[in-house]
Amino acid sequence: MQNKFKRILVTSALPYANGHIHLGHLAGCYVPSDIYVRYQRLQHRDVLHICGSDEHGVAITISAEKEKTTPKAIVDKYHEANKDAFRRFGINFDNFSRTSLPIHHETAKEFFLDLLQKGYLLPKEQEQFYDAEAKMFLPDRYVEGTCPNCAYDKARGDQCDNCGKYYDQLDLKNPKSLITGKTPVVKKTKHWYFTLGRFQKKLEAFVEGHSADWKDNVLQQTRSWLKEGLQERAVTRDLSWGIPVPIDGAEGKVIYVWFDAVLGYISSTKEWAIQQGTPERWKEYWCDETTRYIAFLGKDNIVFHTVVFPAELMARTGYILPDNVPANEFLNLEGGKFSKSRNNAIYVKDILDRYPADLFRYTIATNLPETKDSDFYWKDFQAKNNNELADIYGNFINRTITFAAKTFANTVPKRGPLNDRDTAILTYVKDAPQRISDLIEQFKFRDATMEMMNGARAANKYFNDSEPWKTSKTQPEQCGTTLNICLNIVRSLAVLFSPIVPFSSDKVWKMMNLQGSISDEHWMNAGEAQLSEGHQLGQSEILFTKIEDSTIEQELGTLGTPAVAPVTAANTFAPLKQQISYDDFAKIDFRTAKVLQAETVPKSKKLLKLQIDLGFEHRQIVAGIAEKITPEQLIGKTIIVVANLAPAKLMGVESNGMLLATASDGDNFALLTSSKDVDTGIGIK
Ligand code: B3M
Ligand code: ZN
Repeated sequence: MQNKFKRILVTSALPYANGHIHLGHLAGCYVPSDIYVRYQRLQHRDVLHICGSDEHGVAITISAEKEKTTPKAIVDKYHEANKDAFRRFGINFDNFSRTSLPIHHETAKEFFLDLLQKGYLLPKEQEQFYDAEAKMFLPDRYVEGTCPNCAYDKARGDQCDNCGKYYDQLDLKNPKSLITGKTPVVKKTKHWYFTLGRFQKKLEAFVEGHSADWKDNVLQQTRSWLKEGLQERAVTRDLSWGIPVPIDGAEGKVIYVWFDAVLGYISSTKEWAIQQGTPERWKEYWCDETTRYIAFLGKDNIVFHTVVFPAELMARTGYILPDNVPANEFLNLEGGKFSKSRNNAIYVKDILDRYPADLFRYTIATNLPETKDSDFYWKDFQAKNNNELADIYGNFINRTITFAAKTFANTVPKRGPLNDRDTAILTYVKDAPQRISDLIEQFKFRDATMEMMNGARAANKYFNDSEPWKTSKTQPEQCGTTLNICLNIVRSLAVLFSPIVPFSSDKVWKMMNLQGSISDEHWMNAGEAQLSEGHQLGQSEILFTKIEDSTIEQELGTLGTPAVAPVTAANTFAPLKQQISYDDFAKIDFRTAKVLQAETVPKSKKLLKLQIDLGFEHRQIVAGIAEKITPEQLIGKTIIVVANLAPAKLMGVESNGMLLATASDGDNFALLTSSKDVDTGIGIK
């Protein structure tokens, strides 16, 4: 940390209180922020971690309509549920507030009025869709129509999910109100616009000042916004749920959710300060240049934190700006996107009855989408638990304590003269805090986690190479030294691993019968051998139990269908399927076949109907490859088919077999064909 800073303010994006927290949220924002904060606390730095529920906006009102209840009922329900899920997952915010609280409404109104008075908010009349039957103006998400760019017929009011284009609501073709289903009329309404353009230069200087320390994804998104030139943005909406616009004549209008949500960090800090009995202390964190402010969030929130929020703070004056915004990309699930509606999601509230939080904390930490999207696979979760946490880390802890219990009456034996191997491992462990710290300070949490597990690997190797089970008989003094060192490493690992797997580290602390708690330790001393000879150890217990295949199969069975697979980066691979025997393999009858004819299947985007020559007969097969290859490209090719697959109907068309191709799009799509012109009907093995 640069020296000018005396304290660290950490904020984690405020989750909308309209749904449960899932693993995607954790990987995008909260696991990194929690690791960072736990680490900084072990450095004994003054650090404050602020969060809360984002309770305004159309996301909430739409959820209320779907669940046939009120916005208030929705936010009450999810605020409590999410607060509890975070707590059980070990994410300890100093305050988890709510944007519906009076303290937040006051804070947001204060900002709004100050900016208005300074001339940064300007009223403007604008035409907007109005639902005459529901008697309301339609926010963008309440209108649907045909995209003016690509003609997709389910385009949203301001953006098309199909082609990604942003446009003005009024450009939407065939607009329909999502409330009544009627065609809306166009009517004038007044809104207040934030003159973002006036901060263009200052924002550019701010962002470029961080060109060396911000992540690429954050810089890129922000620069591309700035490059387009900042436009005025409406910061009010015609809606009844939210913070009323504090101006006479603005009845029925509220402050736009993004204008107020980011200010939620400030009001949550104010609430914290009041709870502490020091109501003015929030200013230390927000209005003092010696505070370093780090904002954690997912990639869809970047520009609101690198452009909009900084502009609000600049306009208000007297506030510090984020020093870093280490945003993550997305975590996908089993190769598809997290999707509430498709039931393709893993919610925190559901998993903690079945597994300790640490297993997920570790799996997510090793797999954070830091530079590109990453995936959560149940099989990977099992492998990380069984092969890493249990077999490496847990194994080292348990074998060490068990050995000490058996051989040294459950005490720390005396350390004698050191051999080269002893010195080497002691130096390695001593340097570990610095090595890991360098990574965490650069927000490289994946690498930091890997480095921790490498520590446990090195410790196991040291145990193996030292062969204490032999020296206990031949060189008891050397055996004592080995165990003294191993027990000290157990202690070191407990501290170093604690930001990732805090619950397990607390257990190790108990097993080692150590005084106080890990939070009293200092990170930089974690690598020192600190145990006194003769220290009485506690009771060893298994730290991580193995997860059975059947358990994982069950989990996979409860997932819904994944959404369209995301474009996978070249080096992300689906995990291997279950092993099969040769007999299983030999049941499949692969044959060469020639494509005689190929055509698209009417009303289907994906399917092609092929007539193939198998040598001994002609057949029809249907394949879902129409988006990847044209009929013309197929005709005449010698392909490979599974010839003994049971017949099936796809969109009513009979298919008698299946062709083989890579399971990918774009450049990675390829048909399996024969490398030379061979006869049709030849078997393949
Ligand atoms: N609630 C968006 C989200 O949950 C939004 C973040 C606000 S951060 C101030 O993705
Ligand atoms: Zn479109």
